[in-house]
Amino acid sequence: MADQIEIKVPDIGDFDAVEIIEVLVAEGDTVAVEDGLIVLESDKATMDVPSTHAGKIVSLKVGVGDKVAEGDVVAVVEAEGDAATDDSDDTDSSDAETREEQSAASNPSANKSEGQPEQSDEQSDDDEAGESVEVRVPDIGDFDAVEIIEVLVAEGDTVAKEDGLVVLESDKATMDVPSSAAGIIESLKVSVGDKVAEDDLVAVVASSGSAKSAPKPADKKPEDKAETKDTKPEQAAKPEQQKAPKKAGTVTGKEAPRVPASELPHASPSVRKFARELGVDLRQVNGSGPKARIVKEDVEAHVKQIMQGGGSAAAGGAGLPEAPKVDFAKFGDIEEKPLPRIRKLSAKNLSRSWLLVPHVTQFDDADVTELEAFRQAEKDKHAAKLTMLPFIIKAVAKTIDAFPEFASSLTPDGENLVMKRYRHIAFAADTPNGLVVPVVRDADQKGVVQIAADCAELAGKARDGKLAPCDMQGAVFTISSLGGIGGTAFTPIVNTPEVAILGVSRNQMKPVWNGSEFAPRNMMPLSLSYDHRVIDGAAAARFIVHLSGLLADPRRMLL
Ligand code: CAO
Repeated sequence: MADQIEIKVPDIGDFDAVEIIEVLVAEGDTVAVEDGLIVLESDKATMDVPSTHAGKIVSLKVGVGDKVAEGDVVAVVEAEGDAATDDSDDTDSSDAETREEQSAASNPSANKSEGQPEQSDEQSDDDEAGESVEVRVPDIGDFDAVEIIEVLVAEGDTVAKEDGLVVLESDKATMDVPSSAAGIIESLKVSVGDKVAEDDLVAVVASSGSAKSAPKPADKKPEDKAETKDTKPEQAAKPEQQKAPKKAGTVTGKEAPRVPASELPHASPSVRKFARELGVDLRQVNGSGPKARIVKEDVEAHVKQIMQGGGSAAAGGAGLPEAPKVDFAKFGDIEEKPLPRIRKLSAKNLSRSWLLVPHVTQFDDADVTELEAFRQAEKDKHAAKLTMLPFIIKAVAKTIDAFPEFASSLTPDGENLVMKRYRHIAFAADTPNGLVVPVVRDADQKGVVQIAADCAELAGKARDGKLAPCDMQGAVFTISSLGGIGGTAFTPIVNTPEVAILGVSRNQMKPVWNGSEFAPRNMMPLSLSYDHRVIDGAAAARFIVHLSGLLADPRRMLL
């Protein structure tokens, strides 16, 4: 029977409880030696944990968000023959003590790192303003001769303690070397392309006094490890913890999106942290550094572009290619007119919805023959003009009662639906300054005549540019009627954060088969666009059929 090998987190230097940010494999996957299994990220380093054996992943012990330390089991691999390249004792041992000793013996830094906190505190007491503090490469785990890929400071720069000075990159990890003291960079000892190892001098900082300098390996005493365990027992990994890392979230490795290591964005930990703070997905950012690495300026430029463009395609937001600037004057006479404020605002909202919402549009023709006859008979009897719109608003409010998810909104994290129990319905109004969307409040509680009066008042205010912000807020659903103008159908854009919008086109007399003959019927074309993240196609079809039914039989609508 093939050996089952536990793949464990190797010596990762001065880190414990490091978060898993990516799981690159799933149970059942076949991996080769050195294939990355997971990606760890601390505030200073990002690193792959590679498989030490080739074979099939029979069990994955971790998920995205878990925190792990050296020796924690990542996965169990059913090894192929004797494909293992590592000393299996080193990786397969379930005896934590044995493993720790081996690790400590083969890599003295393992001892040293555990002793570091005490040493560092002692040292800080000695630091004084103006003192020169040497910043050296700390324990970087199982790496030596690691290349400097970025120098983040220059001589004369002022740095705070923990500010990154240089970025190192091996084939498995990217890590910042932070300053161990606050102060001014007196001299910089390395440059891009240099290869460094633990304890190499990176820079000398003229300390401003509050510094804590990192200890040198030579300063460390052999008993440091024991002392650390005595004084900080919670830092010493327990065997149970090594076997089952603490779950930090509910997402498991199997559920988490799997991103091949080769597709992970190339960026230093500090840039990743910066991006995370701003909510930037690094996969959307173009890297301008060497080998297309993303640097801080790239993240800033990305955010700036989105803020300025509002996500509009014209400005190249959301990672879209920028629209080229064309000199139209080359082809003839032109005049450039500023866009009215309303048009600019609606452009931004429409672009956002177009880019973020997966739209589908469902069509139907409602037979409004009876409704139109009723409307014609009634239209001059009331103060407000009785057009089709108030009937449609009433019918939509009633249909939403039957399909309440059409009055919902997705929470920004995409985890929940906010179900709204009120039935404020908006309608798009065409004005000389652009499109506005006033809202009829509580349409379910009003009669059609009252809704007609509300529509007339709101449409008047819209034309005169007198709509107050509260007249345009709180809708659960929008209707866009172009029936007064013409056209057979169109696909309206969902007015986010609403999840659906109804487009109405011009009624047409059509021959409709009634079972025995074609009869002339007045048909109103309806287009229901919806957010497919929230509404299923079947629900949309049921909604539009229900709505058409109400419009076909005004008595049902008025009940
Ligand atoms: N089929 C046939 N005739 C229709 C109709 C339809 N589906 N819908 C309206 N009409 C008729 C009306 O009954 C009215 O005719 P009568 O004067 O003979 O009664 C005429 O068209 C004009 O109606 P209206 O436009 O004055 O009133 P309304 O209630 O239908 O619409 C409003 C009000 C504010 C929605 C409308 O004026 C408007 O601005 N529509 C444009 C909306 C828009 O731009 N949508 C696109 C948004 S996305 O870019």
